[in-house]
Amino acid sequence: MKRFTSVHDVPNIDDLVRSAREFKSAPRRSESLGSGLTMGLLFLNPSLRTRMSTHIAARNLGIDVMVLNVGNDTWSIETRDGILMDGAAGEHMKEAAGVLGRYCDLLGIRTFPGLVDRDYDYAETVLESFITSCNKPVVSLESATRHPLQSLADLVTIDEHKQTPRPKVVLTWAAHPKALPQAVPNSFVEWMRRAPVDLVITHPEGYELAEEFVGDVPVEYNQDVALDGADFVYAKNWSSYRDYGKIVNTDPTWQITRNKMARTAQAKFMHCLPVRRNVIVADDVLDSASSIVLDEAENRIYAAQAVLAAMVQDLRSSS
Ligand code: AN0
Ligand code: CP
Repeated sequence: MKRFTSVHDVPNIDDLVRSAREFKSAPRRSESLGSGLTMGLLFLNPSLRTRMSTHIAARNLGIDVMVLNVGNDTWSIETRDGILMDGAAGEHMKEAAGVLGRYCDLLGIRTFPGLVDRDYDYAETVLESFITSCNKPVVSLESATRHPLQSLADLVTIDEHKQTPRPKVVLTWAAHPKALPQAVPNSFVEWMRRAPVDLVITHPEGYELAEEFVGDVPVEYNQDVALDGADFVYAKNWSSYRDYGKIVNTDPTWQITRNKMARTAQAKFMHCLPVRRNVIVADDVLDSASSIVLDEAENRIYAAQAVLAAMVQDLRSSS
C-alpha cells in the first residue's frame, strides 16, 4: 500500500484484519521490520487515541516517530492555494509537506474539514495537496471525509466480538452541542459495506450522509425500529451534509440509554471516542459490560500496525 486514505486503497481487507489480530496476539512479532525508517505525524487538529496508538504501532515495528502539532510546535500553516500570505500563517503546506517528505520515510496527517465549503472538503483538498507535495507514502489520521484507521479498528473489534457470522450493525446518530465532521460515519459505512455484516443507518431527517458513502445501505428514520435485534450499536454525532456543516436537530431522545439497548439482541455498544457522557450515551450504558469502547481504542494500535507493516513492506520492495 502506497497510501492509506480510504477503504479503496486496501487490496485485501480480510488480510488486513487478520494481520491486525496477529499483531494483537504478538505485538513485537515484526519489531525490526521498520528499523532505520522515520515516520512523521502531523496534527492540524487535536487527538488522544490516534496520536498515541499510531506512535505505539510504529514503535512496535521499529519505526522512529516524530510528532508535530501545527500551530503549537510549528509555524501556522496556510492550506489554500493561490493566497497572498500576509495574514497569520507563516508557511504554506506545500513547503511544510515538501520538507517533511525530505525528513521522513512515511507520513501521517490529521486534517479535519472546515465544514463551510462542502466541495472543498469533499475533494479532500488539504490531504491530496499534502500527498502530492510530500511525495512519500501517507496514512490518513482522519481527513475531511474519512477516518480509515478508526474504521479498520472498528471492523477488527466487531470481528473479535461477533457471536454470529453476519451480525446486525446499527449506526445511529445522536445529538451533540457542536457541529462535527461526517468523517467517522462516512468511513464506518464505507468499511461495513465491504464486511460480512448487515448494516442499518438511523438518523433524523436532514442528516442523510453523502450518497457515495451510503449506496444501498438501508436508512431507517425510526431509531427504535432500527435498534430491534441489533448485535452492535455504533453511536456517533455528525453535522448535516445536505445543509452543510449545520446542526439541524438537537432532539436529546436520540441518546443511547439502557431502554434503547433493551430493544437489541444484547448488543455491544461502540463509539470511536471521545464521547460526551449523558449526551451521546448514558452512563449506565457506557459503564456496563456491553460497552466495548476501550477494546475499540486498544485495537487502534493493531489496526495502525497492520497498515504500517503493509506500507513498509511495499516501501522495502520498491527500493
Ligand atoms: C471528531 C469527529 O467527530 O470527527 C474526532 C473523532 C475521532 N470528534 C470531535 O471533534 C468531538
Ligand atoms: N477516535 C479517535 O480518533 O480519537 P482521537 O481524536 O483522540 O485521536
